[in-house]
Amino acid sequence: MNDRLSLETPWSADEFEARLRGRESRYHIHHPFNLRLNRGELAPFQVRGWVANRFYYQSRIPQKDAAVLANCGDRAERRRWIERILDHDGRGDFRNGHAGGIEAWCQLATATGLARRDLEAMRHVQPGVRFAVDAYVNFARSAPWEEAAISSLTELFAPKIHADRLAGWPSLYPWIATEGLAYFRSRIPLASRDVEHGLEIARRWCTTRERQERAIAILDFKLDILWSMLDAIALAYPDDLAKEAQP
Ligand code: AHQ
Repeated sequence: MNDRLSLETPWSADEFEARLRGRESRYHIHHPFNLRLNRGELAPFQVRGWVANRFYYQSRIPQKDAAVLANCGDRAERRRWIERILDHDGRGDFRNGHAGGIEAWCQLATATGLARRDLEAMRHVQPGVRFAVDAYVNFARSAPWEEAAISSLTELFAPKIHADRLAGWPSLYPWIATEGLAYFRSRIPLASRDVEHGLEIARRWCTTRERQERAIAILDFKLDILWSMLDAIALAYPDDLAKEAQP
């Protein structure tokens, strides 16, 4: 096949998915800060800094998903996508198992010793984290809903990072009460469900090589968002941070 033709011919569905999965090497599981976090090498203030900053990301996911819904004209797709908002904001009586992932993240924060008041006031959120997360929400507001859906496919790689925390933290960070880890446990099946839906949307939307290449670029954009969040967090919480500045 000549070069021009090979550049325009769409990849097979399997090849396309393999190329999406091939971006795993850029996932934030490989970021130096995450490597130290999951090896138990971080001090409590550094773990608290990570939890407090990731709360900004978690708290904005429902608005990101609501932006996807707002741009989506397909009721059947909206009926599936809306579950993501309820998974985070809670459902029914909002108690216990129905409180939602954001509440579970608040439990994690409390278990690390963060004051809920400071968490919810976003007191510790670093500028680089805020900019990265806001870029994600703004992308979802302005992009076609299918492209915003594709950007959530970083969760292709999420089950492993949650499993690493659940496997390691109880012994690495015994000072964190294990009930604080409930969020990670809850997220694994939800991430797998959401990835199946996201891949369905990607396969249906990316009918041309150009859209397939665009999907890879969108995934890279979101991988950069997660990576740059950890850059900002690592910079904010060096090992020698003065006690009075520690969260
Ligand atoms: O807790 C996470 C979460 O709720 C989501 C939603 C999803 C999205 O819509 O982009 N991505 C995502 C992720 C969560 N946790 C991250 C982690 O490392 O704990 C992973 C992240 C992702 O891979 O995108």
